[in-house]
Amino acid sequence: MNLLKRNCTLIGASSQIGQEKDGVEAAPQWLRYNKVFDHLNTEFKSVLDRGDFAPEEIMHLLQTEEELHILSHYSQNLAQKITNELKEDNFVLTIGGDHSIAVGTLGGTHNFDEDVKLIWVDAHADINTFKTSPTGNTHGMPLAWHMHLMSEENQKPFPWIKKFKKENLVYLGLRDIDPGEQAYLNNLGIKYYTADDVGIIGIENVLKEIDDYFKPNPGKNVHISFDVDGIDPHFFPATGTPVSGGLSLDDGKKIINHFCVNYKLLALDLVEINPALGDAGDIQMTLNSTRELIGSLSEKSNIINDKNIDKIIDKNTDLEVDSSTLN
Ligand SMILES: [Mn+2]
Repeated sequence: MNLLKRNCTLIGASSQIGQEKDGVEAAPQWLRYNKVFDHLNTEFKSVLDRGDFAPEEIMHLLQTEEELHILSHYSQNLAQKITNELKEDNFVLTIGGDHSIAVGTLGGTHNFDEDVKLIWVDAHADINTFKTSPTGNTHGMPLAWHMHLMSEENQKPFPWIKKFKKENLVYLGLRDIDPGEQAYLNNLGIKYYTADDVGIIGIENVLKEIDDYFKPNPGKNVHISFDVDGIDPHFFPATGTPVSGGLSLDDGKKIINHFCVNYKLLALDLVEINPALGDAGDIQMTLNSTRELIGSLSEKSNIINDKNIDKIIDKNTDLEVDSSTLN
């Protein structure tokens, strides 16, 4: 709410340390080059581009090359940057990078408001521990650290992470949940909607249910951590771990727009865009879809319907031209 009174801070979290495919760290620069962020100038007071922040920048501060220490220090730094922006009342758009950057982004919003609501859009639940993960890739684990589910040994390098309340999290778009993750979701009673659930119930009804679940009041803070693989790979083919049967692009836009209009959106992460994957058509489709998602960062509600109205107006204009030609 009141986006026009707030600045939009843009941070490129150009990290690939949570998974093995090169290219995901280049997404922020690629999107800047393709002018995907330009429209934000009309939605916010101004756009403050803080540039890219890569894990390499903190390596020299460390005595060790141990992976979890690198992840922890990088994330703590990213969290601090985000908290500082939020204290200035700036909205923070963080472009990944892989989803391990959410160790830091959620740290940043959670430090600012310990009751922040979290919407996690993803095909995957990203709540694996090293014990339950089939791959050992940390981009599938950020929520396990934030929920304090890791073993003592693996939680220990992250002493700065405060435990996130499970009732403040809602997942959207899940469809590839590992067995260990399913057990956590069931045992903790975390609210989630699979992509099929959203298809059956409809995104508008799902968003209404989430409103009831969060019992919103003005000023309620929300963080959306948006993995583009939550959306169907038809729209986002250039991503590292695509899963068929995802949310529609319109669903994704409605999710972002809903929290822009009805809540105070503190932060949006857009992660797992990998411009090095797929053919030219895949990359163009991914670029277009990213532009659409960022375009839904707007205080205008019903962005989808607005577009339909535009189409109707265009048609009418065409008709007028046609009739004048007849005359
Ligand atoms: Mn993810």
